[in-house]
Amino acid sequence: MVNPTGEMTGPAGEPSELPGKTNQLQKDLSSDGYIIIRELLSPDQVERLRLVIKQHLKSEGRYQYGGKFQLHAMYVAEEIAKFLSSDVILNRLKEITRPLDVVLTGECDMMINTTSSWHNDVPHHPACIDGAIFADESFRVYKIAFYLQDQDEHSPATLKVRPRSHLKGLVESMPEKGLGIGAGDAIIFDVRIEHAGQMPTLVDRSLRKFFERIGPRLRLDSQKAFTLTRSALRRIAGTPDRMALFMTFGPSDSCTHSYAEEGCNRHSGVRGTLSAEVLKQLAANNISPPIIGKPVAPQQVSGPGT
Ligand SMILES: O=C(O)CCC(=O)C(=O)O
Repeated sequence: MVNPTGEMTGPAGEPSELPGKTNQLQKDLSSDGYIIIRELLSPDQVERLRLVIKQHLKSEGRYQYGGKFQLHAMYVAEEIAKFLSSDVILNRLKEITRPLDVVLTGECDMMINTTSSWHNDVPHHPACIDGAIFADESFRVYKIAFYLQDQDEHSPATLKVRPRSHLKGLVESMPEKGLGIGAGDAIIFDVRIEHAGQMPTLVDRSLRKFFERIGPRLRLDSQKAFTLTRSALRRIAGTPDRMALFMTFGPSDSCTHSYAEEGCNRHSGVRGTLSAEVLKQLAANNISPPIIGKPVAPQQVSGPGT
């Protein structure tokens, strides 16, 4: 784990080690499958992001997993795109992907109060079928996660990982670890690692089943009914909102590209544009527009007779 004031970085979050040498962030990610960067965001930034996410998800996004989330958040909320492409974030991503440039896959989600059981983020990847992805030491695709509230290591809300499971696959027997964090910390994890967020409780599971059973009969959106009931219960109990923002990235190599291509196939309808300001900032950092969401090149568009 790395403290921003520690020995690995220079002023303003700029990388301080020589290019070509593997830095501590890279070493920890490749051995443990996750790192925590402390106090990357100021309290004001945390407050602002919580506000933007809450406002956005009030009227947009999808009801699911007992909460609400928005896929491809950077395409729908300019402030999120600006935040994720700010120097303080990109300098850290560059530190992790160097000597190669950063590639943004385009996977970028924001969520409020969703639940999540144990899983990894590569179940659809072709190399997951025979487990080859877990033996591939060159695979370096990561998710940066901003949890916008304090989550101590024993809290049910905290992100849990099975350290080193990114090299093993789904191994329930490996010990789990709750990652205690403060609201301004960032967690970066290998998309292959087994992880879980706020696990559904017995009440959550029963409510979901109940609404899934009665929803169709009553012409109710069962996911919406589940989320709204859960949020009423949270309000009564005085449970604060749990919010997070995620973005997937990797070095400019074939693994990141094939991971993103696979995402494009699953989200083939997604097209997104970023503002000129955000694109300029990405270009200034040698980063191309995110892969998922890119307009399809004319020769790839199939039409009648093709
Ligand atoms: O809700 C959480 O904390 C888990 C998020 C997660 O599993 C993911 O982004 O892949």
